[in-house]
Amino acid sequence: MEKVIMHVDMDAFFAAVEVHDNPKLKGKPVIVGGTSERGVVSTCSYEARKYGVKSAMPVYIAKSKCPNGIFLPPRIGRYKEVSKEIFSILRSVTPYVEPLSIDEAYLDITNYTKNSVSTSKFIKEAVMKKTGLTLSVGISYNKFLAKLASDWDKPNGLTIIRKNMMPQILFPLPISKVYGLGKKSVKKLNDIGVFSIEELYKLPKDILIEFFGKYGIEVYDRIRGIDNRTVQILRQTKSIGRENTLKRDTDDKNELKEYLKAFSISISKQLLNKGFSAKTVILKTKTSSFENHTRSKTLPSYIYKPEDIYQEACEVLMEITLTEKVRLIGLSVSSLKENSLKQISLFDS
Ligand code: TTP
Ligand code: MG
Repeated sequence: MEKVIMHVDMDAFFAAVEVHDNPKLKGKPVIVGGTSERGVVSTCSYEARKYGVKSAMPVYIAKSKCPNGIFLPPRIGRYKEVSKEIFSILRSVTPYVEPLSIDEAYLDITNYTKNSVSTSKFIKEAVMKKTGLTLSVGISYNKFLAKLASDWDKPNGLTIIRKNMMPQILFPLPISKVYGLGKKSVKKLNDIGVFSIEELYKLPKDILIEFFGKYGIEVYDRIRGIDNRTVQILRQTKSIGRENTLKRDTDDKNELKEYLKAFSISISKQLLNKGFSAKTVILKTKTSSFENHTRSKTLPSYIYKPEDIYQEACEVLMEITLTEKVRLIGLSVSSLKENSLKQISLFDS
């Protein structure tokens, strides 16, 4: 049977919460982000987007684009509180809710409602009543298309992609809309003259496999409306990490190690809380010119202790040649496994 998948995404989430909590901000360009000159924009209201302000943009650039913007520091605790209220409304519709982030979820409503449009309206109204916020809904027969649909008509959108609209409805879209095609992949395709999904559609499977390996098959299938991923109620934690923008840019590895030490302690604590060990250590750096680099190392055995994480992180750091100063450093661990009962009791003692 054809599934009915819904993707729900709050509009300008952090900024919308700020406006709701302080109605004087309504209609103004509100920008939430690190407020120091070195911070980046988390998000901004749709009014601020008109000036070209975007998530992840350095705050100083946002200030130059939108000098009248109202810049606010994030209040993560408050956003989490609102997120909880939204998710409890979603779970009142169906137990098949997969959280993707603080403001976004997939719902499998196949067996829970006959009319997906009225369900969307119910969710929109309930969320508005409880939190005062708007959201956008996408509905389709698989996850990929539902997510594309929710982004179709933001803010406060409701878009349905039906089987008989495929694949033509996707043709005019830029290839960056294909989930998983990041900047580098998009550039690779642009370089051979592929910009729209229509052009991507014409590429033979072999070329996509040559370009992207196994993921090439997924791209080939998805733009043809094939995506068999199910809605996962218990979303697995895939990685645990921390990152920080440095107080000043540096290429002194000893200085960077101090950050890694603090991150290792925090990551180890989170691993213990969740009862996990990890096998892969990933070091991320962003350079002064905003280039991201990651380098990872997979270990022969699982680790969880702060000193082990720190040691491995330092080894990865020492392998890197810094050609430029670093402005942000991050450390994360992945390839997680649940600890056995024996290990858990060891931690307890
Ligand atoms: P998004 O859903 O990507 O963005 P949004 O809800 O602000 O706007 P849209 O209407 O386009 O959905 O992200 C949700 C929240 O996550 C966002 O409000 C702030 C946070 N966030 C960051 O902190 N940094 C980022 O780079 C992004 C993309 C989001
Ligand atoms: Mg959102």
